[in-house]
Amino acid sequence: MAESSPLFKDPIAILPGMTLLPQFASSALLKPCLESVCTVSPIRQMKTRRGQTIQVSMTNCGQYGWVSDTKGYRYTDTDPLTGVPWPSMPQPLSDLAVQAASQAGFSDFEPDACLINRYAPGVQMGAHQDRDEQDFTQPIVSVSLGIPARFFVLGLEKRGTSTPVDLTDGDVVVFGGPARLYYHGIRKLKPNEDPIWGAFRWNLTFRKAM
Ligand code: MD3
Ligand code: FE
Repeated sequence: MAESSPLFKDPIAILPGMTLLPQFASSALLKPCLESVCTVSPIRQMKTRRGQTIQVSMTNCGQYGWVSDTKGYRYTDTDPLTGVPWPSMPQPLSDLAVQAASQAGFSDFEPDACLINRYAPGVQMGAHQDRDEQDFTQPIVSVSLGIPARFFVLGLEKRGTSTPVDLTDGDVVVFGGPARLYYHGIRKLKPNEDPIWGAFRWNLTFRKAM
């Protein structure tokens, strides 16, 4: 006899410090939040220090936002596109991030930044570390929405054997402890269609920047 669908799925330990919470987030709940953020601070392509266009489109909400331009990578308190503060973090978003961190054993997470990434078909994110934040004892909470993607995580070295993780709509991953500074990225997005998000994948990463 087949088992009935559980109300809550169990957390999955991928690596020490890396916990997958399958289907922890609801696209239907989060979509209006993202729309309100993008009305104030539109999704846009940023440039690198060398003047290359970053393939992933981005915006932010919260007290601080991550930016890249010819001056490099950093957090700012105003959106360089509009000249005004980043939109505040909608309560359902911060609640979700705090609850996810708590489920993964980080009981005092206080996110002050949420980077919003949008992937079109064919777009990837190369291996990198997230090290522009002040306190690496604070985790990063990642929320995947829309079409599925293959995430990969290495270790403290940029090269070597990677661990693949397929992330689908609603999946939340908490990265802390030894995994906080691991290299990671996203493989080239395969074309697909999501009933809510269309051709795109969205990813939210909640951070304590300052
Ligand atoms: C592992 N985003 O925005 S989220 C990023 O799906 C980023 O858009 C990817 O990497 C995305 O920086 C992957 C998963 C993630 C986020 C932060 C991490 C994995 C991490 C920080 C440390 C280790
Ligand atoms: Fe990252």
